[in-house]
Amino acid sequence: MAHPVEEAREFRDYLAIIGRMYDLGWDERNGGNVSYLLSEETIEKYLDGGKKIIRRIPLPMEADPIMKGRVILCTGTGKFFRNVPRYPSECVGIFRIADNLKEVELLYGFDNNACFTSEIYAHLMCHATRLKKDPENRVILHTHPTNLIALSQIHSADDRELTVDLWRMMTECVVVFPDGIGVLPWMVCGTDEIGRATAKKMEEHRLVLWSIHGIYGAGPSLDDAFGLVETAEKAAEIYLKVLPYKLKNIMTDEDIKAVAKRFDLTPFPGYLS
Ligand code: 2HA
Ligand code: ZN
Repeated sequence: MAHPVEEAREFRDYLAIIGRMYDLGWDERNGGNVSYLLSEETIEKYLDGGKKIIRRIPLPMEADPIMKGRVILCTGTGKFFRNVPRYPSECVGIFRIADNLKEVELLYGFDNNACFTSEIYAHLMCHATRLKKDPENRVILHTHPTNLIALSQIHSADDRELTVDLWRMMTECVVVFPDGIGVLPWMVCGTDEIGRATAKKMEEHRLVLWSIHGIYGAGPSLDDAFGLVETAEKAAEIYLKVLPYKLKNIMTDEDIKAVAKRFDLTPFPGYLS
């Protein structure tokens, strides 16, 4: 019998976005992972207030105190996005960060002894960083979008240069990601080190590109985090499409500033001349 939480809107929206990401070709095999802080309402209404703990899973690190008691819907390590919408209780889990910050209390899913994503370091550290900036932040989304990965191999790994080049690719880019994209050089994934580096970039940017790997997006909702990534991915696609040609019509820094002004936004300070 299906668990009641599978009826919750937050849960259904989560499965839908993961299915969409797979269909876009961003999440081959077990690529990608998404963590979503569930609302009190969902926990009360569909998880019996979180009273029933299925098992405890140790964390490979100590979580930031701001994460204590947070209830997180998260993909499992080695699970294929393609299967998530059909077999959610095998592929995803809902857990609470224990008071000791050293383990999680499983409330739903991770059937057959499954476990949270190998990128748990980056997810928990990015949540902590974003929550300190914006208490409404709820989503950390990691995926492998084709054009962004290609772009990371031909572009400088410089936050300002990459951000401005993508802002120029489509008028609304600066409106969607005025705080720009942070870029990490190639690093080994699934480590404490890349988690720390990603969270550091997330102090200033809600998008962080992992060179030759993928991207992280953060936001107060699934739609926000997904929307950031899909816009950056489209800009990267346009960049690659126009790259072989001599450009005759280019958005200047003044043009980008004018768009930002129209939408009452401040582009990342110092990025435009
Ligand atoms: O395998 O995307 O970064 C899941 C990943 C690791
Ligand atoms: Zn990845």
